[in-house]
Amino acid sequence: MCGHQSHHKLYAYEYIRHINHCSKTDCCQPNYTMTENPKTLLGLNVINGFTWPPLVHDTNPEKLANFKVREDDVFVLTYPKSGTHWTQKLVKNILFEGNNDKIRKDSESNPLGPIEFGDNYKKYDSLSTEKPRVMMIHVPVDVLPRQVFEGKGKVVFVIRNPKDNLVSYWNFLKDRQYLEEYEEWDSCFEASLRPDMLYGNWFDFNLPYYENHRNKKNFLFLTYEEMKLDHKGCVLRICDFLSRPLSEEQVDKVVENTSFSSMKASKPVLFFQGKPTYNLLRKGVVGDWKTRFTVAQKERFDAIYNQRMEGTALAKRIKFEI
Ligand code: PPS
Repeated sequence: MCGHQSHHKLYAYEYIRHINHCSKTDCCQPNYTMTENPKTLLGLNVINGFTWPPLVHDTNPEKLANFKVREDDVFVLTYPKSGTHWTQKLVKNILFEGNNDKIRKDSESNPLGPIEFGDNYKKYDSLSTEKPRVMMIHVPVDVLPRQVFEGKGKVVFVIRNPKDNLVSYWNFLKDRQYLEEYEEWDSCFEASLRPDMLYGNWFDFNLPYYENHRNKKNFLFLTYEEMKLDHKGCVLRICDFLSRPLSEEQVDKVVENTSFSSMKASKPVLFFQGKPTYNLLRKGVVGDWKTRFTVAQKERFDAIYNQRMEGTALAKRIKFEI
């Protein structure tokens, strides 16, 4: 033990932040209780003009851009709160043919959270080549491993309509202790429209990918709303994309394992050193934005949306209700 008793009280993200900076390898075991001082803000890390969570170290974007991609790698690439965990679970279910034990085992040996966090890129690098790696990742286009653009690995990219995306994001951020601005809905709404929003704003993040890479053979673009409308159809599309055909029975099992209710019931979704962390499932619906956007916010957002999306291919895919 490192002797820092206070570390045992850290909230999970803070704990991970600590271990990423701590030189003692036998330091504290994870403890998932809330911090004793909930007002301590973690702040954000701006690197080359892009805003990252504090867990992303200054050199990580460059390391990620140069990350060595394997042919059978699958990246689940999203703007946060677009359905990352759902899609990751779908991909793993497809690769492991709906076998829950194999999926759980695989998750336990994988690093916690997205590859841009801490030294996850190193941990993924050291994983055995026997199994395909499924890596969730939230990075702008210039930070995605360059070898992906040379056709190596596959990317399942999920986009969620920006209004629901933001409501989900705020529900996550308000307790995350990054910035005070993210705690209240109104100020978080305003912040989300600026380019210095955490992970950039929705438009700056998604448009460069969709507009420039939607026809690339190693990219599959899905929307959260399509997944909600036609869960099974999206499973089949991912099977096809990954060249992993499944039997009718296996497809049904994948759909069952990845339904909102079974994912919520089978918490936890994430593991760290073999221990459970968060369950990221909240409502899992389309149209929740109506419970949060004021009329003025809707009008303001729509004006920006129409301006940013005019003439884009992405505009044809986005649905605010189903
Ligand atoms: S994160 O933190 O960025 O990785 O979050 P992410 O996993 O991308 O998004 C979380 C939202 O996805 C919803 N979710 C689902 N919806 C439908 N079906 C399934 N199976 C499912 N799993 C996760 C989750 O509830 C979050 O959305 P909200 O609107 O907050 O409920």
